Amino acid sequence: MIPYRTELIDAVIGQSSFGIWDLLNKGSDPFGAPVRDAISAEDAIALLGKLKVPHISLHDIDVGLDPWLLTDPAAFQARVGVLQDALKAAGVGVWMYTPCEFHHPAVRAGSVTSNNADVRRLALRKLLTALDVADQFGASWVTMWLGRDGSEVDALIDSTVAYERIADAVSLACKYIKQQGYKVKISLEPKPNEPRGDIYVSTVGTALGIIGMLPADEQPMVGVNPELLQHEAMAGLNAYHAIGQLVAADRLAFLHLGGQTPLRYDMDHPFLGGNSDLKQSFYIMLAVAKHRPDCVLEFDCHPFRTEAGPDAREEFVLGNLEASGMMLAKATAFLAHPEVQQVLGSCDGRDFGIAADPATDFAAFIQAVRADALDADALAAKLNPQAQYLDRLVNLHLLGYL
Ligand code: GLT
Ligand code: MN
Repeated sequence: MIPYRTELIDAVIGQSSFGIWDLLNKGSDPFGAPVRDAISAEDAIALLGKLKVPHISLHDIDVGLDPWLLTDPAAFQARVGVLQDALKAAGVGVWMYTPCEFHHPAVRAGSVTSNNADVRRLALRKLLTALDVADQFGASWVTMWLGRDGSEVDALIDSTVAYERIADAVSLACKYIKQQGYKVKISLEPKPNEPRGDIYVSTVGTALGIIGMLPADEQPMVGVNPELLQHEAMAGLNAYHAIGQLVAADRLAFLHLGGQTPLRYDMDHPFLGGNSDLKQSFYIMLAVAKHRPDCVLEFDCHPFRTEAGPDAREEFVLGNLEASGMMLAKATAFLAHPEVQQVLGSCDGRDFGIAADPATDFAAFIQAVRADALDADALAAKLNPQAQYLDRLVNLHLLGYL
């Protein structure tokens, strides 16, 4: 085993989580066979326990709890018990639980957005079961990744109705959580495409728009977990803006992290892996360091297919922790650097540079906005945003010269 930097790992491990599917992944792709041996869900849980990772996230289909496959209630409950024992023995908690609404042929034309009410009901039932199971595991979130809800042929599903159906499903899940007295919250995970040609819940902004369609009392029960770099970078979008929008809207649930070459298929490389954009990855950690230092960093990716050895999974876990610890340390040091602080100074203000407060005296505020002789040309002449200087500081810092 390569010796990993424990001080970097220690910096993030307490707030880390891994999807169990990362570890179960055997490295097959649409063109090639598996390269890694299969391991059981219990083995994956034990591995994270051994490495002292505090959280894991579970997919119903990966852990033998798919209610469409395991229909006997007693057998289902017995399986929950087996997993609870494995989690307890490993000292690992469930961070997020998620129903697979995208694998079975029944949902091939959509789950909750299907034109067929029976399919919609089947999907809703699976979501409700996931909420029950999540409660038993003490999970904080149930993620709705509606990967099969999208289109190739747009004549099939009215897109207005599609978004109404999604909002209805989320709203019903919230009502069920309230009725049952559960603590779990719902998280929407956007992705622009793959496996569908176009997926309805495509971007962070789209997910926020869906939350905005919910009754006001249900909106605080729903967050968003962006997958960065992968899902936003697949559409060429800016990961830092994605986090910023979610923090500003107070809807950031947690992060899914991994590596990605922009505008490609969903690569799910390890964090910083392959041709991932280092600066975008730095900016993700900058947002975390500055705004959500306690944010759970959940790695949703898998080892490269080149890695087939016995240590591949362990090294994958340690590598992600080391890489994110390294970037978080870089971001934290950047924010604390005197030169950076001097340039940024009071850059984060929100007011308009006048004393009048619009919340207490709106008329006085408007009067003050209109009062002085602001001149656009004069302002333009003296404006010095220092973007180029800051970019240089970022580059010097990232490459170890600052
Ligand atoms: C699937 C997807 C991920 C989601 C998982 C949880 S399912 O593995 O690729 O991005 O986070 O729903
Ligand atoms: Mn994900």
